[in-house]
Amino acid sequence: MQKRIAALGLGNIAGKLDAGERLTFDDGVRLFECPDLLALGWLANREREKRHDGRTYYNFNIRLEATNVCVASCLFCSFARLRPGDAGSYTMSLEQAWDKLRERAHQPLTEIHVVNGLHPDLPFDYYLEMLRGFKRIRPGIHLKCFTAVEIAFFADLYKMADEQVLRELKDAGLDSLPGGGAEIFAERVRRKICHDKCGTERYLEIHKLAHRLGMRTNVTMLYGHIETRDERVDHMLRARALQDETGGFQAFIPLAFHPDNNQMRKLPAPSATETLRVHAVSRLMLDNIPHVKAFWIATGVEVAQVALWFGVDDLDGTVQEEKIYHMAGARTPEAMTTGAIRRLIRAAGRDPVERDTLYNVVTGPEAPDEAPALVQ
Ligand code: V47
Repeated sequence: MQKRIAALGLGNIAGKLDAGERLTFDDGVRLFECPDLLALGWLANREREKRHDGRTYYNFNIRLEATNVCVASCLFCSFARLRPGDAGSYTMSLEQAWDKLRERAHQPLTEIHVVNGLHPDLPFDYYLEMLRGFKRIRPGIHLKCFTAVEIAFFADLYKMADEQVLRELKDAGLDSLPGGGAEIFAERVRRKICHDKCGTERYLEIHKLAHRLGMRTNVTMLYGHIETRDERVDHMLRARALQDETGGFQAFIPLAFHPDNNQMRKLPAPSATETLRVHAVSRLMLDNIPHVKAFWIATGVEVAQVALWFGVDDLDGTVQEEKIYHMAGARTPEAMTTGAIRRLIRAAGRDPVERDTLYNVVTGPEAPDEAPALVQ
């Protein structure tokens, strides 16, 4: 493989990786241009194994989208409905949201991941009460809720500073922020696909504030639409620069664009090879972010399995009732049991580790996949 890497002109990049040196913007573009996907995967896998050996993380989580009413008009979105009352719009009552957790009282869940539309008419108390209620029902549950875009929206709507919004949500039980809403940081792309929501600087500033308040967060990248390779690398470097400052990002999550039922439906979905390439380059460029996650709902289960040899060490979780991707045409299941996730990781030749949101080990690789505690 070393000879193959040299013949591809990537000897210099491999040398930097060996020496623990940081890759540059130009290196990132060259990696995206490399025609030999296996060589790229080999390099990314080395970095993955340096950090995690064969360990592959997943968690036992549920996903909740409490409303799809959203004032933003992102071209890639198939989930949002503009106004309450529009066909297909919904907003859960707090009881309905809490029921989603109550229904799973028998399951050893560790996380709820909440993402909502930007609803113009709900009071701030709705969100605060939602968090308090989840903690009342299950004090130990980790609440990973509200993207930076939602935090910015709350601040504008309720006339508060971003930091105040974060502090009040944290006091009500918020534990961390998911990475949604990052899309592509380049202004050219944002102007075209999501012009009327929080911009890049504010997205990053909110993550920085959250890190300063002691919360961990994730960062995503929506790829496979109108972005260029340069813009992907630029996106990664902006995330890397913030991570240098705060160290608060846990995972980088490339999200494959799904074209059904949205305004960019004429674009093809990214291919499996593109998905493997994006995850591999992410692992190589983001030397300071511990985990690269393949969100199996977005990549498809089989591609996620292969990605475990292309830099990925995390598959997100059991999920349950996912809407954003399924309304955009995802053909993956909407949920998986922990047993099914462990088996697919083992089938890919890796070692399954159930983690909590902060990557503490819940069930190590030595546990049998059908242990009673894992059966749902
Ligand atoms: O920000 C919306 C994306 C994101 C489409 O932090 C679409 O652990 C593809 O951020 N095709 C929300 N993508 C999901 C998200 C996420 C997922 C898994 C784990 C974590 C985490 C975060 O979904 C949005 C947007 O980038 N999205 N529509 C679509 N048609």
